[in-house]
Amino acid sequence: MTEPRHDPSDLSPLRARLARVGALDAAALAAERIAVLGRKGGELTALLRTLPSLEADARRAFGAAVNELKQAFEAAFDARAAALDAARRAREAAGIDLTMPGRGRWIGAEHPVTRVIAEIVELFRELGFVVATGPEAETEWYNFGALNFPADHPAMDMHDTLYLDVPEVPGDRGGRVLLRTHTSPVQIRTLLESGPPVRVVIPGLAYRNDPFDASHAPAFTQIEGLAVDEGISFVDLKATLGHFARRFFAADTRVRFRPSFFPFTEPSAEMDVGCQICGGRGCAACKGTGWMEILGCGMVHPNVLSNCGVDAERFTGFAFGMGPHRIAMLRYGIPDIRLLYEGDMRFLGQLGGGR
Ligand code: 2NM
Repeated sequence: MTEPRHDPSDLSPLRARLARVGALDAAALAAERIAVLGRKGGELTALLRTLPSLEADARRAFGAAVNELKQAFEAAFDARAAALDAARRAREAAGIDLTMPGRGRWIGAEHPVTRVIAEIVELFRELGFVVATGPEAETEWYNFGALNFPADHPAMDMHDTLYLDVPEVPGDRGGRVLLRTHTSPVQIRTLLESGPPVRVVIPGLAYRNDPFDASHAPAFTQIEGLAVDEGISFVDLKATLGHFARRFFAADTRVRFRPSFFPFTEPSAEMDVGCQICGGRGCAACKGTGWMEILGCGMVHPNVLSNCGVDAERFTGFAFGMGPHRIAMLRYGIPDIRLLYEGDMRFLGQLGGGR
């Protein structure tokens, strides 16, 4: 049992404990309240009990100091208890924050390239074309030879074409095995299997040994079309593709055909449409020309027809090819093809998926 202190300066250890009340947690606070103010064994309670035995002067001075300290402790314990309570309420409320916005619902969107392909296919279906598909791994003959590429054509270089590491396919229609560089081998297969009259559109993937940059991708979509019948002329080509441009873009879309070259068509052309961004006045998107190139086309080369067993004296045809990735970029003003491969909904969501 320690001797009761009667000198106010002896209260300094208790004053130091008072100063630490603001740092106690809830359990320590409850324990400290009992240790200081408890009826039995409380340190301040014990001091108060000594007061009646003191002389009048000492009792007045020491009694005032001890009572002041008791009130200070009570206030500090109450304040700390209130602060801990408020903090607990704030934490609980943070768990169920009624001011938080609700979670957005995840709504997918049709990819712009998927949409462009579906629209193009539908427009040609309305004209009597049917959809055809074929393998992505092809032989040199279907991808190049049948299409009138000369044996030393630079497209056949490993530099441009992705060859698969498998044995060559023997026979007239064999050769090295590659990832098709265009969907044209499907036209070859269609002519071989069905013969004219033929009207087909072929949407699909094609592959080139190109590095990914703003305008090239090693895997890209193509839509090609082929019409072979008696009496088909360049007029049919121009009318069909002009109709397509006015349906796909706008009814007043202007088109122009520029001479070009492909091994599989003669004559060959490229079709431009009036720039979709500036309306033809000239802008960055059309490099100031007012025109955008959207497809290649031409009259099917007689060698291609005869390679497929079609009588080139009796039948003629036109063919065309376009890139839905490229067309989606022109239509939506997308500056970099890689945006169409990244699946980033912050970008894709802006284009709107509904049709
Ligand atoms: C193009 C441009 C011009 C084309 C030709 C053929 C086939 F098989 F009939 F000979 N299919 N696709 C063709 C013609 C493709 O793409 C730019």
